[in-house]
Amino acid sequence: MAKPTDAAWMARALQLARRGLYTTHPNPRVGCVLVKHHRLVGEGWHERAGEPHAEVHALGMAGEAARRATAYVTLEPCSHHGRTGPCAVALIGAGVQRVVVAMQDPNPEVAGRGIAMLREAGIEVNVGLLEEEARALNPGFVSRMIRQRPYVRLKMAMSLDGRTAMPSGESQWITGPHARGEVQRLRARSSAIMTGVDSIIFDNSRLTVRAAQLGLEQAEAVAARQPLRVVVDTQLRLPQAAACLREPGRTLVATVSGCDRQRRKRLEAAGAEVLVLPAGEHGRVELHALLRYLAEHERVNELLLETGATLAGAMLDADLVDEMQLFVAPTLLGGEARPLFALPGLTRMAQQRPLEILDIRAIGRDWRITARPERR
Ligand code: AOF
Ligand code: ZN
Repeated sequence: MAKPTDAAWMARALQLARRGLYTTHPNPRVGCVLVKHHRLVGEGWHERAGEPHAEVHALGMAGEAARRATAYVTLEPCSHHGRTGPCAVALIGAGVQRVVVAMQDPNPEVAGRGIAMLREAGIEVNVGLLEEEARALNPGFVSRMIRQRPYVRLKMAMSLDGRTAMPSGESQWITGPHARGEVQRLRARSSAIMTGVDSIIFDNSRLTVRAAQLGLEQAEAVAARQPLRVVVDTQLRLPQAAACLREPGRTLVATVSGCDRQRRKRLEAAGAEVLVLPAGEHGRVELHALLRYLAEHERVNELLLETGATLAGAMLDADLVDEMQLFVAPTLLGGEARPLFALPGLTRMAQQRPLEILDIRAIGRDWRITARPERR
């Protein structure tokens, strides 16, 4: 039988890293495999912030067998003393002979120092194997480290005739249970879920992860962490009785300076945290500032935007949407057109916003289109 290649071992490490998809926030998902004489002697993945890194688990499993082994890691081993000791030091101490790294750690505290430490200790280090796959696993972490803002994924549901709700605002449910399960998993992998206040006023959505609807083995453990809820609410119109304020987890209401003090007090009494930002154009919340805040202060990696046409349009207009997941249901709603995006500034064909479609697939009886806006 042919011996497994470097790429096959790295693929295994990526698979391990994926086990942390729902739990590592705010840390990246990382996997590690230790191989000696073409046989696996240790493996591990990072499960939760504050707990050991992937390499530490793999070294623990390998014990003495780590000596002269090759390590395959999906992210550069760390060089800093964080909540755990530096993984580069642990690999050197264990006597590992070669380290294959999928991608450099974009964290400025590491940023190549882990690789340099290994090389200085005489270890052969190869960087870049399956790098694209490794980056795709942590779009949020990479975005926060490099751009100081989260990776924004916009989710929308519409009928085949492009309606997102009835003229009354009624919209439950356009898509089927499979698509809604998929949305639950999108929420669960995100650090935060963002919406506009009108969406809450219309739907009274809770914006929570529900274990029963996740369809995952570790559903209870995953639902134990509720993503931060972020409500964009310039005039503080969020009702005190909003269902999301009574759910486990935090609700951050983003508003502008000069907001009504009484309303602010009432919302805080109802359990909301109010974030006051400088007003941008038209007196509305400045979205770039909000995203920067979320990255810096809340360490938001992936942000799921679940909202109506106004905020969706404003986010797109501000070039803050990285990915769209559009669920299309095989049904016709008719009625007055409510657009997916309010983009009032677009009047000529030359101004249209072209998308690049990355994937289309059936999810139960619905279709899911994954797309990304082409950069202007
Ligand atoms: C690794 N292996 O499995 C992970 C790494 O807060 P700490 O101490 O857990 O450190 C988190 C940082 O460590 C994180 O921002 C990233 O740079 C790196 N993550 N590094 O060698 C791992 N999860
Ligand atoms: Zn580490």
